[in-house]
Amino acid sequence: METTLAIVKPDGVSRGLVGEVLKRIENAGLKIAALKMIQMTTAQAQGFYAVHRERPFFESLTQFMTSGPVVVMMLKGDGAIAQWRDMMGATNYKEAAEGTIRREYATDIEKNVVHGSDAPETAAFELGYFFNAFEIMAE
Ligand code: 3AN
Repeated sequence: METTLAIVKPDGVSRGLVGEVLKRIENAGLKIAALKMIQMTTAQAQGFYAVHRERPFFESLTQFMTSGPVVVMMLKGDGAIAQWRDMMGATNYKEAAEGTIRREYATDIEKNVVHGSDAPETAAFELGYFFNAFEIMAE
């Protein structure tokens, strides 16, 4: 069993896409092992995206990610990391495959509705960033 972090970003929450994203996750057979809605502080968003701190879009990205509430989830399943990335689609929604969340709903390379961890090491860091042991369901 693999675990990964999924986020419905502020654009997804404000546009009423939480239900649509959850439906896709459940229909795909991924288990939701933890879930909450939070609004990140600037410091939290900067820490979360620390790998991108030298990128030109860092300031804008952290502003966007703190602009409203987000829904964060731990997803569980065989190959959950790749499965969730496939469901999200490419970072640039214009290059995302037909039927993916970003292809259908993203409006911008930054405002692309969802986040997913890209490797086991990043999943471990990102899950630990948002969830403590008491918030994670065993089954
Ligand atoms: P992904 O979310 O597909 O793993 P990353 O990790 O490369 O993509 O980028 C993290 C986030 O930064 C993206 N989800 C997107 O919101 C934003 N981002 C990535 N590339 C750009 C870009 N060229 N311009 C603006 N924002 C970007």
